Amino acid sequence: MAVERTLSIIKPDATRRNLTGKINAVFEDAGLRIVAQKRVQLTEAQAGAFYAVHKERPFYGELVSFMISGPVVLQVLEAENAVAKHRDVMGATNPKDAAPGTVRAEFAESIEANSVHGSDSLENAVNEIRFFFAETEIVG
Ligand code: IDP
Ligand code: MG
Repeated sequence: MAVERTLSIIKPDATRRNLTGKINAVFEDAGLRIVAQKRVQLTEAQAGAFYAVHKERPFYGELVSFMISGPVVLQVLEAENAVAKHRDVMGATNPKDAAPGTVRAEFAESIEANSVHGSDSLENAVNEIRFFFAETEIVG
């Protein structure tokens, strides 16, 4: 296992309900270090480009609208095995399928408004981090 970095997004449903700190506590308790963090309002172009991989899926338009419906918190998380560790504590995409204690089981509103994003591979993590952060903004 190696030290990895992964991209996390706390989504608008969670920032709206003032859950940033509670979600960060789940990450930190799991050993994930928050080595970069910024709260931003995404533009439609940014959200559309970030989720371009889902362009052909029926929920793409609604997903982009949801992601710009309020501020998000963009984060870089660092740990041994960070990509898998983060996905584990996020829980399944659909909160109905998410294991107890995971962020999505505890906080998500729906399969769309599911509170958090996490990179799904190390290769995607590198690209997603680069999409939102300059290297100088990440302090390990
Ligand atoms: P993930 O976030 O668990 O990796 P993906 O399949 O990559 O799940 O989907 C990206 C995001 O798109 C999800 O987190 C969720 O917000 C939204 N999404 C996924 N499936 C559906 C769906 O069936 N209906 C509405 N939104 C969905
Ligand atoms: Mg995904």
